[in-house]
Amino acid sequence: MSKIRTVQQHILDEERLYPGATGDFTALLTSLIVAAKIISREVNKAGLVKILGETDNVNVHGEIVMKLDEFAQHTICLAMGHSGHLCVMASEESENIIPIPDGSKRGNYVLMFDPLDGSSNIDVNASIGTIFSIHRKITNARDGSLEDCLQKGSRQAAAGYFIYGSSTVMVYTTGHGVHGFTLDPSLGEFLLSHENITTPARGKIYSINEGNVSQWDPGTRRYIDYLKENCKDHGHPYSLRYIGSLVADFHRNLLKGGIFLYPGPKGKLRLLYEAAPLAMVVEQAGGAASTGTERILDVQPTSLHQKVPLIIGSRDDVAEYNQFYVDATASAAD
Ligand code: P6P
Repeated sequence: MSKIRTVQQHILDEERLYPGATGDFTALLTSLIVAAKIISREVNKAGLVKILGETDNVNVHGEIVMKLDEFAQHTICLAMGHSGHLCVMASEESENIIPIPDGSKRGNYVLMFDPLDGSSNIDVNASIGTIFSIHRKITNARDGSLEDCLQKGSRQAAAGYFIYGSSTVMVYTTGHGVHGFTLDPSLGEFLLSHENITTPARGKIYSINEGNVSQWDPGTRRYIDYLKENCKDHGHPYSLRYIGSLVADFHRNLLKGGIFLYPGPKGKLRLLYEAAPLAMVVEQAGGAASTGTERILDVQPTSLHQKVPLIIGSRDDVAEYNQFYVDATASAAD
């Protein structure tokens, strides 16, 4: 029988890797886990309590905000704003940075998150998720600022996601490997289920919205055509798997191997709370994440909701895409 370890025990063990640790980071993650348990409970009964359906609100990106989106946003802000370990927050659902409530203790960490990614899938019961990125404060003021948010992904202290699917799974990294925990609703505990996740160097799955083919750059088009042929280098064509929910597509490819692509020119996915945290996870699992020309974790953010092209997954697949992209760009320049 494999060992039974809760995520709290795992986080405490990780804390021991840092002799000077104060416990703040452990408490921060613990608060986030409580918020995720509450969101998981609501997601799993959404169909029963008429929490489905759309509000009449529209977020900063002009997307209709689903009721569960609002609930997830509110839950995380409430749980984390009073945790005493943050100096500032940022969310896909908030145009500006989210200050820590007056009267609450400030901390030395920054939390950026997508409260419920893939929410357009809520009413068809497809898996959705919460993505989070944690940075250390770099400014000296008591309150965090936009500068504390606009840090390169390579500086993240931790990153991960919760996927609300057939079960609720938490996947996270603090830079010491990637670990997955499955929620046992009867205990209310996340139990270690995927220790030291490593993603295959090459997969047999590609994930892209083929409906956008007319917008693809030549490199992307050539690469996808290559994957569909009985590509000689791999002896088999790849299979297309695309749910349209980033966390679900990413999680499947992380475990099975494969490549997810939301290519340029601008991309749709946001750097700070989607691409960068998943890039930290995938690199810690032995994979890669790029814009086609640049490592995602090296991109210097310039705005809170900045979008980037995202090519992420198995190391050799991403490297192969990058080569197609660079070659096509070079030949277009000739
Ligand atoms: P498209 C969901 O709206 C999302 O932000 C991601 O979860 C998902 O990967 C992507 O958009 C899907 O976008 O244009 O293919 O519907």
